[in-house]
Amino acid sequence: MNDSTSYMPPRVWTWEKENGGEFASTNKPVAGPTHDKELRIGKHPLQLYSLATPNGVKVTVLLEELLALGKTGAEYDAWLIRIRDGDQFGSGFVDVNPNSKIPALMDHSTSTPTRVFESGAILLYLAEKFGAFLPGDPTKRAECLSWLFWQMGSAPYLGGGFGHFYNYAPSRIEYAIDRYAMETKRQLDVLDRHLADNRYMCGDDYTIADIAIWPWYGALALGKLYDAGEFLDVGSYKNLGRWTNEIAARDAVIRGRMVNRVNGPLEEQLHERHDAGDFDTKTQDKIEKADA
Ligand SMILES: N[C@@H](CCC(=O)N[C@@H](CS)C(=O)NCC(=O)O)C(=O)O
Repeated sequence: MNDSTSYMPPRVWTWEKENGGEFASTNKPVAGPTHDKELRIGKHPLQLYSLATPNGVKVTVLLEELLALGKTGAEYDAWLIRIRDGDQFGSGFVDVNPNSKIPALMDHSTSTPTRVFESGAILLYLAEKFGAFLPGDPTKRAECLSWLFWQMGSAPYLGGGFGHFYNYAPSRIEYAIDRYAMETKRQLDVLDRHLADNRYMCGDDYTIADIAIWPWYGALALGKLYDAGEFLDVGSYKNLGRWTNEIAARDAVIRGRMVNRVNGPLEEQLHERHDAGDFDTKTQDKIEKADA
């Protein structure tokens, strides 16, 4: 072990300084808004305030899948929330999500607007609203919701645990990396074993469980998360790899990944989405070319 054991916690913890690491400037120990800022509202009933992190991508993939299915009521405006700039602490955003994290959704089609936060709750809300990607049969529905909630409970170990200590922490702590690498590999094995006997997470049908799990564990399997593909030997999870590639090839998934994306190739970045045509005309490569 090469980590320090010299730190003695004080009797009462106090927030005295930024603790280093990638998100030190936005992290703080209190909730609530830091500044007044209204959210913009576009022309569609569904207003999404988000960013293309794995939690954000879940929602844009589902919305694009619903539209691909012909559910025209799922047309949406996607507004960019830059979490590194602290947009999640603006008063308007906090009104939609008191937890100050993307994604957050407002549905203006209800008699009084409905706010939904937490990506799992948003997936369930939309699947129920549009009657799609959630089995009706009670046993299948229970299986689907079990995997949906498995994702919500498991990914913090992957992101907040493994990803944080492997990729973002100001120093490499062997104990923390060991602990969360072990748990992440256990989770990968859970998925791999299940996908040996199932085409999708809940059997033959593609559901919100796949849509929740893919942006995290599919990205990890593709080696796109935390640059950890080799470290975690992700190629050895063959069934997970098969499922990952099948979902990655879906048109709605390709589109959903682009919405509110501010990193990667410019042609894959659609900062805001207000219309289906935006994918053809408003990606960053085209915007920057037009501005040049
Ligand atoms: N459990 C939440 C987690 C959301 C979350 O952690 N969002 C991150 C980006 S992936 C965020 O907004 N972070 C900003 C912050 O922590 O200030 C969900 O699934 O919606």
